[in-house]
Amino acid sequence: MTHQATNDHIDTLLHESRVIAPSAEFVARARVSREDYDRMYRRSLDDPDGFWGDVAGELHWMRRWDRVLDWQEPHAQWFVGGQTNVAHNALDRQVAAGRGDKTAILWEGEDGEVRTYSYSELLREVKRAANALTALGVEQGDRVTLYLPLIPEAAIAMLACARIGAVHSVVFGGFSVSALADRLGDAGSKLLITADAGQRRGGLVGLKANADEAARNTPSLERMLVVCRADCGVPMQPGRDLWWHEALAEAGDEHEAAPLDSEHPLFVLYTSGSTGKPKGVLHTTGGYMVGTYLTTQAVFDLRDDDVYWCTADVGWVTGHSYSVYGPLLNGATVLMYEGAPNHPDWGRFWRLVERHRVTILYTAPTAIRSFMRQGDAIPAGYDLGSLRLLGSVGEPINPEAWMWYSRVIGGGRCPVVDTWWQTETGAIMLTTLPGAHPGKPGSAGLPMFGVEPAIMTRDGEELGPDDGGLLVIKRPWPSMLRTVYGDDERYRKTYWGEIPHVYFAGDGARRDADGYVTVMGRVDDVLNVSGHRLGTMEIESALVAHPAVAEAAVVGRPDEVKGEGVVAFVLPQSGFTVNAGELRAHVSREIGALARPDAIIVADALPKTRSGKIMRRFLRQIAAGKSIEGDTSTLEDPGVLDRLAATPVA
Ligand code: 6R9
Repeated sequence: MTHQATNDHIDTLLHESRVIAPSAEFVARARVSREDYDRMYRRSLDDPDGFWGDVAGELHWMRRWDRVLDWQEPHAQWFVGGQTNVAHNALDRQVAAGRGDKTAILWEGEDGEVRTYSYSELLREVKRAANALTALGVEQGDRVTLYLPLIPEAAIAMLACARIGAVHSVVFGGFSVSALADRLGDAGSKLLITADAGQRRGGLVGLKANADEAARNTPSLERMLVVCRADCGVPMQPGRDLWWHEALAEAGDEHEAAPLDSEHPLFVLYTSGSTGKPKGVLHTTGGYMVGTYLTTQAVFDLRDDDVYWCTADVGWVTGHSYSVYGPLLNGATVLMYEGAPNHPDWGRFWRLVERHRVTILYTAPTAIRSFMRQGDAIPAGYDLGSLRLLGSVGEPINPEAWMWYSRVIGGGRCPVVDTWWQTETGAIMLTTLPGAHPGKPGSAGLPMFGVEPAIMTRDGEELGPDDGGLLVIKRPWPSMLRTVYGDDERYRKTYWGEIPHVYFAGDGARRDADGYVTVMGRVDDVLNVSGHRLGTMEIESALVAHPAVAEAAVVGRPDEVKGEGVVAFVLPQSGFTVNAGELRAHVSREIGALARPDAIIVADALPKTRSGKIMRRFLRQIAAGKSIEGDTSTLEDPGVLDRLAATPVA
């Protein structure tokens, strides 16, 4: 794969002018028309209390709120004084509305096993799990960490926490022991819910073994609940470990959802920032519920007979908001698939669509680009005629991939929605609505209800059409993060302290004359590898933890499939030689396979200013195979650049 090709993509993005209108048929049936959008958007800004009060009123509250919003910058409280329960709204409310027999979760394991849960069955399991958690001593406000494969128990455990007011912290099953231990320790979790193993590409991922090792360094941890997924005979520590199925079998199936304050914490989810330590993004009950409820129905044009598939793992925010909470709050049938997109072959996703008659597919550009490379013949071998809407999330989608997705997967009949949002925003912020707006390949689109975006300079000056700048949001919205868990100062500084009085997203963007926002990528030291956020500092800390490495600098380089690839410049410790394969394995162990460097450059020095600051700008140019541009005069040793450019890449 050449870097030139990716640069061509960026170039076409800049000159992209295609406008793809939804079909008249789609428009005629759409839940939100263009007129609806205009009217609703206007109202959401002019009368936010009325707008959000009406949306929240569609859900069940044990006590109605006194005030819609209390904004003491940078802290928002939504639906103040109200009491509700997200799990009750996702389950009991659906059963009461006559959806008891409707399929809530339709799950397919990597080995092809299928399990389904109707709304009544899911509710019964969640009630049992809630009782089991309570029996284990989990109380309102306690943190519970989940380290699970993508199996129904993951959703059940999340909903059980929500039901009793425990705060879940899901750690992606692909993260390593030390990444898990950091997140367990930071959250101070009492309970860890894991599985013996997960299935991935035909093999087993030993989650329980990782959990045991992580638990050793986590004093707060009291108990471990273990789902038997693979039946692979893991050791259980007496007094601490308990099988999930045994705990649930002993638990009763009567349970009333706890009435929780609207601002009661719902979950913490760790995400990478520009410093070494991941941030625990905290979301609360009422606002998150209202935000994911509304965006799921509007953006995905959801109706009762849809089979909705968001391919994200619950370890990421997309899996929280759009594999679990948003669709269940709308009474949808949700498909969950445990395994890899290319197992046992590249037809797997399309077989899933065909087999389960999927109507809405929501996935990431990195997956779309990988499928595209395999050619049109593979998807053409399956009946994808059930699909009616396609979505994209996680990173910028290049126009070629957008067009391919629309043409080959959508058969030219499905609108494509490119949704921009973040762990921090909780719900979709920028997108087109499928029956209201034409798509512009490469551009996310217009603001969702209540979202007031702007493009600004570092100094807070607002820029006009087509000027590139920083993406900010000018007012609070219901599903916004409330703080960084245990570090409110970091919350203030990172999000509301960069530019006064606006939320700083950390992305560069521009807006065209029609108001469509094109997001160009991160402006901080955060990489986006296959749609997953990784801090360069996190990877650098992992690298220098290896005895052979004295110093390390990590940058991204354009990658045709992954969006960005990881390039590591390392200085060996004197007396050691660096073995690239061994270093890659080390990073996998320290963080997870997703952080493995694609290229390692062993250097004798790094380009530093006289004050000792690494000039990453130059490293990025070298990593991308470009010639050096810019002022090199502040470098302590300008010769280092030529030496680096001539160094072989491992
Ligand atoms: C939902 C999610 C957030 C970062 C975000 C941006 C990038 C996400 C995008 C997109 C362009 C889109 N991003 N969606 N960039 N177009 N449609 O991915 O959350 O993991 O926190 O990542 O991802 O850079 O700032 P998260």
